[in-house]
Amino acid sequence: MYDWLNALPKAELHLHLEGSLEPELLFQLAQRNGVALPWPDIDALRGAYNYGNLQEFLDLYYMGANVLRTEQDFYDLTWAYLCKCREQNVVHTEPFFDPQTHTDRGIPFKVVLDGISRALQDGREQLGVSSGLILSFLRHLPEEQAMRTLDEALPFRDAFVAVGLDSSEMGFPPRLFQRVFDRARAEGLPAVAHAGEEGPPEYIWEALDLLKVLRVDHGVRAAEDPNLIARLIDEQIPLTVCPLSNTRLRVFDHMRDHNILSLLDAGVKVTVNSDDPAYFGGYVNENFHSLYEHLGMTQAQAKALADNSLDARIVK
Ligand code: ES4
Ligand code: ZN
Repeated sequence: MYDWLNALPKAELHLHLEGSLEPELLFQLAQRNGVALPWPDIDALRGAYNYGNLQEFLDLYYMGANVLRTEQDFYDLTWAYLCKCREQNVVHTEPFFDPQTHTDRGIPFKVVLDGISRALQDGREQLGVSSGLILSFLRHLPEEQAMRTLDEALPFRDAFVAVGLDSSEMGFPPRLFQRVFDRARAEGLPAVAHAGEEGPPEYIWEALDLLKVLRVDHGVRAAEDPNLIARLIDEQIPLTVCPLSNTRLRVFDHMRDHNILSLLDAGVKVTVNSDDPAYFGGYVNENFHSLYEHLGMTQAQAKALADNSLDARIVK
């Protein structure tokens, strides 16, 4: 079963490039750039990967991102992830990056974008992994700052396939970002957004109705609202679900409690993704393995999940 799952062709639609920064590369970049780290060694850092909720993880994720300084750093980060895709039969990926995490530290937008874009291009040519980059806004910062980020990005419009919304969910509902998403749409950029990970179903309704998202990132709390589930099924709106992330961040206490297969069987277009693989203990295939081990996922269910991911691509 494991070999069969590994060999399935699949797409990854929910992956934060900054969250693919493995401790080994993190330490290497810290040394290369002369950045002091609060952890004495790689094992101490790994020991810190124990979170009670989304915010505890995000605090560590933003600290880790601080070692990324040069165009080459962003290239190396992205390239390492694409090599994983190749290994895992992820034939297509639509990763997120968070420009504000870097521009707020004084790293020029273009340095970040050029490193990532060059790696994505090499990934297409040398690894056969197709891709489309998603520019994600940080929702814990004001909408004006997201708007300024969009302004900075628009000269490079062709480098992106969509905009997204991530970071701390509770208290930062999608409605706060309606204007920046309106503007992105006017520029021809489709939208996705994190909603219903820790936040209530209401946030998913807002992402759909106000931000006009094509996909919902996470969305697992939709299960609490039958009318919302009916809409997701009716409109075949994809959910980019991240099982290992959800258990590591305590959205579900245990993988056996996860609702992804119930959603699939009900007719919701769910997909399997790794979110922040370096921080949550696995890439896409490890997520599939866990669904088999703890939920008894069948080959037919796995095939449906993988087909959903290929079908839910923005870049066809
Ligand atoms: C994230 Cl798991 C998750 N949720 C929201 N924002 C994020 N950024 C990186 N990982
Ligand atoms: Zn995410």
